[in-house]
Amino acid sequence: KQKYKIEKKPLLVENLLSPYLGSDFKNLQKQIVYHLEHTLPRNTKTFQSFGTYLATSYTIRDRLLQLSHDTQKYYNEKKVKQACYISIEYLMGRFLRNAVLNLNLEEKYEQALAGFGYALEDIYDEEQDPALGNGGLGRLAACFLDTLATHNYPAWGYGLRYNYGLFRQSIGSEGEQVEKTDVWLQFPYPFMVENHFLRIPIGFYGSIETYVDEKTKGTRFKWHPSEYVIAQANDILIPGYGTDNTNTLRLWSCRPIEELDFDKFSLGDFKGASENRLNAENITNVLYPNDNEVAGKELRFKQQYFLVAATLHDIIRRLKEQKRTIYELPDFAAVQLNDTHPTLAIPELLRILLDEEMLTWEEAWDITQRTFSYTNHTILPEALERWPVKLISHLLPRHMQLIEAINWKFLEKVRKIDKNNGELTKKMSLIENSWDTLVRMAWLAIVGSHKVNGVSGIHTNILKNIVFQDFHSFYPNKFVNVTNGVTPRRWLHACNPKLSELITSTLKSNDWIYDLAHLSKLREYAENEDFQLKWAAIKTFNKRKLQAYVKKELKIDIGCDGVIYDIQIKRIHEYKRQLMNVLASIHFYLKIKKMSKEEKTKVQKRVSFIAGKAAPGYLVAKKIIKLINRVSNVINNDPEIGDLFKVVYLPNYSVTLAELLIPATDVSEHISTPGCEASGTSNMKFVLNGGLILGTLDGANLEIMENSGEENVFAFGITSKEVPQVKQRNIEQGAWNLMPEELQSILGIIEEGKFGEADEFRGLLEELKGVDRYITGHDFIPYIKELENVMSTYQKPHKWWKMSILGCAGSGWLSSDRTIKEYAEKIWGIKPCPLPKIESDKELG
Ligand code: T68
Repeated sequence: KQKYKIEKKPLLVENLLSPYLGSDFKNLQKQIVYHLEHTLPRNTKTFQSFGTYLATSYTIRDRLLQLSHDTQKYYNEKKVKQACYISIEYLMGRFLRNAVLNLNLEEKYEQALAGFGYALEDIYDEEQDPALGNGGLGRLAACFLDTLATHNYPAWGYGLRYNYGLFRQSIGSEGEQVEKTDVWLQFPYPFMVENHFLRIPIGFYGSIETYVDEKTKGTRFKWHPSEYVIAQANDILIPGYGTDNTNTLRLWSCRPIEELDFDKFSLGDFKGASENRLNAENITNVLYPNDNEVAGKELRFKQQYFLVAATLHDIIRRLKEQKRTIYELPDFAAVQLNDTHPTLAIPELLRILLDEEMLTWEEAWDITQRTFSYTNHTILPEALERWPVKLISHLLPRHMQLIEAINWKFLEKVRKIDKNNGELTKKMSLIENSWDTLVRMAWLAIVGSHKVNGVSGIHTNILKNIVFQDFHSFYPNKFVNVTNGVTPRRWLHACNPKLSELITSTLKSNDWIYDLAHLSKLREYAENEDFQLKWAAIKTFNKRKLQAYVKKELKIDIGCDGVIYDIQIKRIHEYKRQLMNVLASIHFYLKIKKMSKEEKTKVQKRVSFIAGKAAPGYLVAKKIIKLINRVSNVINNDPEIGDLFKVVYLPNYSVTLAELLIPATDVSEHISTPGCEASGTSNMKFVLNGGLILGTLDGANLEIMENSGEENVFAFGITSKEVPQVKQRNIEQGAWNLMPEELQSILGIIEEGKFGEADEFRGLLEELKGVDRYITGHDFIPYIKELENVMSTYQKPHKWWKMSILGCAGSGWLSSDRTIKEYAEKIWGIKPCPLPKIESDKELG
């Protein structure tokens, strides 16, 4: 018999929700032990550091879950407009330190863990780095998430939860790149919460039904997919610095509709029985390892559609949960397309509005354009996505039909201004007829968005005046610039705690952590000897950490005091010119070898570090890695060189490695061919950490010069406008004939087999001698001269540290907080919505 009366009007669960978890250290210890015993579950006698890391992380997750529930509830009550950032990549880096710092709990956790015999710092090191991105584009998305939460913007990130992230790189015995699968989900990832209640069916293939709408008598269409998979949500909660607002990064993973075909299983066809599951899981299995290049694979296309279909479904579901109509979508969400990878969101939304919501074309198109905006990250032709019409028609027949309709209506308008018998219409058509019939995804993204932005001043100008020139004339108000930025929380406060403390104590406030413009007040200390000494001592401290890492991991002895740490870290790409860097290393090596003993005593010591991955299919980039390692091997083992010069290739570049390298850098290299690097973001991180820049007049280097002062940057080379002439001359006269003798002889030495078999690097050298697309020959001498300038400036410490401090003082503008404010105001129309402060009794718990 029921002993207790079942309430007719049950208590609202939310009134009973547990108050905030206590945060005194004893309370934290209880929470950690609870998770150790119940979540892992482990016996507390086998308390080990990995288990401790997991248990500690679960306590953070609990706290963030509560905060995120409150945040969502509050946003829903206020009905605020939110930003939805769709990106096929997120390079988040380690989570625990960032969360502990943002929640301002470092001291309490340190105390709690010390009681268990652990240093918090070591527990941080147990975490592996989720690598769900390739490079700058994915890391930018991660910086944006940190800023959005910190500044209380209602925002969501949407992406994919790949089973395998970017491959792990090691270097083989021949100096070559070796790739291994990144099995990051082998152990639990404690910051991700699987949301089993959110399962969204996603269709593929099938046919289109045409019918007459009874009401309007107009023709309507309906897509009947022939295959379905399920998108399942996995949420990562994003804490802001010094705020309770906690946003969500929702990553979709793909599940089959039916886990196992029981009929096949019963007939003994075990492989066939699992086919469904394997095919579905394939969609979110692997991150494509290309940056600035398209793979053009059908599976990649499926990933893209899967991402946007699940995301739009979720956004519209959340809109309707607020009892709002579909007409309100553009006031509910601003959807940002991070490059063209999520462009299929445009025909997908149109399909939903037309075929499911039964809107008219005019209504649907208006809502679509007002909802989307698009960021371009590259102008390299090989990176501009174009998908075969045939492939789209097969996988998504209704979407192809809609793309054709968009194109038709758009070209109707273009034709009216096309005075050159169809030339313009052909250039602007969303569909290109070349070796195949292809859809130009960037064109589609421009037409379907209300704003398009580049990521630095020079990049946006190139978009407006060259790459998208016709579109800029057609839509003069559509193109805007939003220069990239980086989060000062991770890229200074967390990765360089000593510098963070010095800045806080000097400025007598830590306001700079969320308003980086305050750094400008450091200007007055730039020439202060005492301050310079402290500043320099921190650099040395950070260099020692790197020196120890190189010794431990690579067994290479490098110096520290009086040695310049010169670093180039980024994806390996011809346009980024790591090849020019290593050729310069050969130059300096040969130069030192020719020196007398006396001359050698005057040499400025230097270590040249290079790190970065090459896409596995990008053979030229892989050759460059091999050459660097071969050269490094020769130089580092030459007794005539000793500690005067070393070349160190650091394998498996990652966010975590960057956090070690950037604070330890004296000078970093950003030496792309002008016009090729859209922005670059590591350049910003180096400046923030007092590193100087050796760079070309490209991307954000130019804006760093504007903000930190030209005299505080080692710049060399020509402007992007001059590049085409140099290229033309190379083509007409042959690059070899225009190449400086120094470089010719270096190539000769490589060809003689000084760094391995003579044939090995033939391909690389032939390109330099023939066309030299990235004008290495042209820039080689100015580059070397500027490197010499770097080395002689280093010998004038007062000048050097002044440049370093002024660089940092001018970097306030490089914060992603500034970037996001611009997106919010110029593009999204969203405003911060801070949660009201929690009453103190909640805090007690
Ligand atoms: C980078 N792009 C730009 N692409 O190269 C860099 N590509 O200049 C810029 O600072 C950064 O974006 C942020 O705006 C990339 O990182 C990719 O990683 C990528 C990924 C997939 C396909 C193509």
